[in-house]
Amino acid sequence: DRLPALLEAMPKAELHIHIEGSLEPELMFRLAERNGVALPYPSVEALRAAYAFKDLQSFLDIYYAGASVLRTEQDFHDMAWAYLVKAAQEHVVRAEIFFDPQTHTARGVEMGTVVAGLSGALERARRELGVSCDLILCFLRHLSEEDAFQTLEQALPYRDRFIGVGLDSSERGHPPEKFARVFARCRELGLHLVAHAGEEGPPEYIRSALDVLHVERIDHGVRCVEDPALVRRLAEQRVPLTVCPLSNVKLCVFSRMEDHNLGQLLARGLVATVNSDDPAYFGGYLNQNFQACFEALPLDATHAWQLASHSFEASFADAADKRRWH
Ligand code: ES4
Ligand code: ZN
Repeated sequence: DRLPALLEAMPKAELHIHIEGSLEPELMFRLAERNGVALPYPSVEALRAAYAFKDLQSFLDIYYAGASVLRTEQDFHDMAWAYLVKAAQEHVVRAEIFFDPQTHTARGVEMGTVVAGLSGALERARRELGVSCDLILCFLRHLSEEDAFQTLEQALPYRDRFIGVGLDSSERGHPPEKFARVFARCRELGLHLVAHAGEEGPPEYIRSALDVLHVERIDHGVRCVEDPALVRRLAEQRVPLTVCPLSNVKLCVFSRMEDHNLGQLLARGLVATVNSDDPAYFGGYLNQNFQACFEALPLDATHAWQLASHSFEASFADAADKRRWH
């Protein structure tokens, strides 16, 4: 069976990766020691053993605690560089990388430190690894819109270091409408717009992400299948969904990979893509996501080609690069 080799070797874009979710326990412990930060776990093994999540919130609690070891520009550089080396090995030729500045600025880390560390690693990856890559700033939806506006203000001196904004963190009870004004401002600024919707939240959140926030892609979006009219609209308008199979199983959105609806999404004509979300927490980088869902679902080489093609179509790379890969 040559499918695993095809999945591994095919050039692809990763469009849904939280850089703080790429922080491996080994690096987390090294940074904790370097910065004199105490971790509430005695060892790498004990930390990994705590990665048993029952839902999105139980994951986010551990994910935000893990990010507390990140203090200096070098820390942010080291984390992003480690991800980009891995991505290049997996034949990721384009990466659009989320970061959560509020997780850091709330602890007293300057926006400039975060952005300089991350964007320095991306610049190095373009040069040394030949990976095309850009940053997308995410607002934390469990915080207020006022807080998001302040974060945007702090980021504007670095406007040329990120290509868009997203919306992540606890979905239920924090509908897209809560961020209508700040997304309108970002739209005026010419930023690309995306939002997590329909991961744990209802299909209505996908609709309002499109109609109220005017996003260009939906992150996750798997719950769209509960609303057939919405599925038809997403297909007709070719709105991409950045699906994260291992994440969905680890956070109990689907109980087993065999139950994942990726195959249905493709069969209904949706521009679905495969992504890793938080690879250090969910058991694998991009290729392991491909391998896991192709093992569990009735997907073949045609689907593999389709998913890679969708990833380039859905990307915010410049037109010349997209034509070259597509
Ligand atoms: C996230 Cl899986 C997921 N969902 C929402 N927000 C997030 N931040 C990091 N991973
Ligand atoms: Zn995500």
